[in-house]
Amino acid sequence: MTGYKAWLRYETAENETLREEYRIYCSSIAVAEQSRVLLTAARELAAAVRSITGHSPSIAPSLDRASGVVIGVKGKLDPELEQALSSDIAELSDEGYVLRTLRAGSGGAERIAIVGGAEAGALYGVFHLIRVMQMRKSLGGLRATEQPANRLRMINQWDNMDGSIERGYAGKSIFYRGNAFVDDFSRIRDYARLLASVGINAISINNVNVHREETKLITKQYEETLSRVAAVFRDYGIKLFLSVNFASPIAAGGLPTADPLEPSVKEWWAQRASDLYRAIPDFGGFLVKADSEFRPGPFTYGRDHADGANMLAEALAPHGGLVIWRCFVYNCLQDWRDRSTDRAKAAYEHFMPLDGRFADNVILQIKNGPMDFQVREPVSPLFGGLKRTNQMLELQITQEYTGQQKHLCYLVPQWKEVLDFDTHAAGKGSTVARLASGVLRERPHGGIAAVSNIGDDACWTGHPLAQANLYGYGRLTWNPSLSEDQITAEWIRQSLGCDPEVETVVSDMLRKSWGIYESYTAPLGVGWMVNPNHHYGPNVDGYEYSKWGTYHFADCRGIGVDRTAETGTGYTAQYHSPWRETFNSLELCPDELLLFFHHVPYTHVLHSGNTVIQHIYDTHFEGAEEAAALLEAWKSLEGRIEADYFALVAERLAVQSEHAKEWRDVINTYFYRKSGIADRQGRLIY
Ligand code: BDP
Repeated sequence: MTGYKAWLRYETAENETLREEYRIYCSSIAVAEQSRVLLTAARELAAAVRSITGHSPSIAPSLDRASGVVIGVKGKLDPELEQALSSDIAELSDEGYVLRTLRAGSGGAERIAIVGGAEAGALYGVFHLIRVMQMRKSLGGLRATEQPANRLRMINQWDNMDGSIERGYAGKSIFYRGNAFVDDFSRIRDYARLLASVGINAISINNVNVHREETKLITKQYEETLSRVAAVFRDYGIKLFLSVNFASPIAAGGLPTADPLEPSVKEWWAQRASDLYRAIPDFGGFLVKADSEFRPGPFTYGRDHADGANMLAEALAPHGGLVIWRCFVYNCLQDWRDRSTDRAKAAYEHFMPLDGRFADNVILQIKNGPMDFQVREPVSPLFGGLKRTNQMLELQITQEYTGQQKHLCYLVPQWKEVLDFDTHAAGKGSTVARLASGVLRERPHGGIAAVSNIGDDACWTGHPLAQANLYGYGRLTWNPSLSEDQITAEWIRQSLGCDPEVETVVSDMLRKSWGIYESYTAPLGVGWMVNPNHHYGPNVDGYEYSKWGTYHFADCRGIGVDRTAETGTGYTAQYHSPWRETFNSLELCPDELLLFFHHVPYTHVLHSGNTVIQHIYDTHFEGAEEAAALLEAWKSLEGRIEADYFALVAERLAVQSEHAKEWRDVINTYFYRKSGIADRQGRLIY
């Protein structure tokens, strides 16, 4: 199937010398321990070696020949190897690993040792070795020690049990069909492989908007099936989480209330938790969207988010479970004429007063921006705000607002900007990456979660090149300081082969794609301008006069949201210096976020030297041209890429190219008419 194997293609190495090298190094695989994860690791390596070299390695408790790969766990290696690696493995955490080529005894053959702090670490080490081979690098002299930067590296499925996926653009759910789990878990297993190969260790398998059937997932009815699903993920070192409905005690338990302080409610949750842990001893915990977009929550009972989260945390704590409580909380029924409220301020206003009140096994999950996964947003100020609360970053891999996997939009550059953003919360170097991981504030828990972009589509992601986003996300959760270039090169070589021409063209396409998408959609950080509900395609005023708090305030004089302290909503005050001054100042505010923070006349001159209106015209004309150029660039690769895959991507790029013109024309015409200001280049003619 086109693109099904994604980056685990294991294409045969064409270079004979290299193929022979891989064959010799990997001719036999030793795993002493009979653990499921280590067996997964050994089998995965064997499959990769077989496919890359054409030879099947043996798998045995110890090496049956001089060379080979030893897969093991720190503290359980044979004494000679343990000794040889002692300095490499001394500091290994459970999920960390050492990968090293070394000589057995003096003058002996070279072998490769992959040693995890615990089983999962060894699995990640194996995938590292496979990556090296897929990138056609030599195995001689390998010496890597890696530890994940984040404890939780999570995927959130927004799958519903009827088989639909909220904001899914790649077919139906691989988990559910017709209000039940699918019978055949093989696709779930293949997904687990893909996720583990990039270091993901946690997954929530149902939508954060928990509907009627999904509410029952935590009841006895689903225990047996869930334990089988958990077992599939467990083999790949991935923990299972469930999204829960805060009103479950009423909806599934028949209680009259879901008040978090009510003893019968607490008892009900405690019982659910202990039943779940009996079925799934390593169950991860609950993900909760409460008091947000019509979801039930503690507010109904006059309680706050800390009351709600801590009640669930208490139920899970005896079993080592976590509560991941989402901060996507705002008033979605606001009066659009009332400019004193600002949706961007909401998360901070709700959660900052609660800082320090959350239990140790609660993590607040915060979207990267204060609004909702727009093509460009500033970083949420809540990251820098919270001091005594576990926090975790939420990203969106599924391209809800970034072209819905019909448009190419490589999000790794955007995520890098978010992770590298220095909040200055505790002086210089207080990056989002360090806050989310918990390192900066020395928190016991932290990490990154993202909304998945896969479905049962043959290539998983609708647009085959959108696989790069899933790949890049995983790699960044493991190590946020990996460069965009490295991630891109890894993905291309593993997914499309090691043809330098392919690498040059595709990396250029990926690198430019976010900027291109931004240039023909909502300008200068203002966001939205999409069709309501499904969020695809241009509609400048689509949300302008509705209750959702997503406005651009364009009129005949100007555009943008005044979020300054003096004349606006005061949102800028939620940042630490120097950002609060930078964003607050019309002179200092970066161009790309200007309209997020300021309302300006169309004639306002940007740092670029262009006026706002001319910038809108220019970027939209250029953006549509660049979208067309993406298609041309791809076409230059015809014959170098598998025909079906090539055709599928070409088809999507053609759709994008046409749709970019629609965006261009809708946005430009709207602003030409509103402002009455002519395009300096005379491209707008009525
Ligand atoms: C928005 C989506 C909506 C989600 C919501 C959320 O439009 O479908 O339910 O986020 O994150 O982006 O809860």
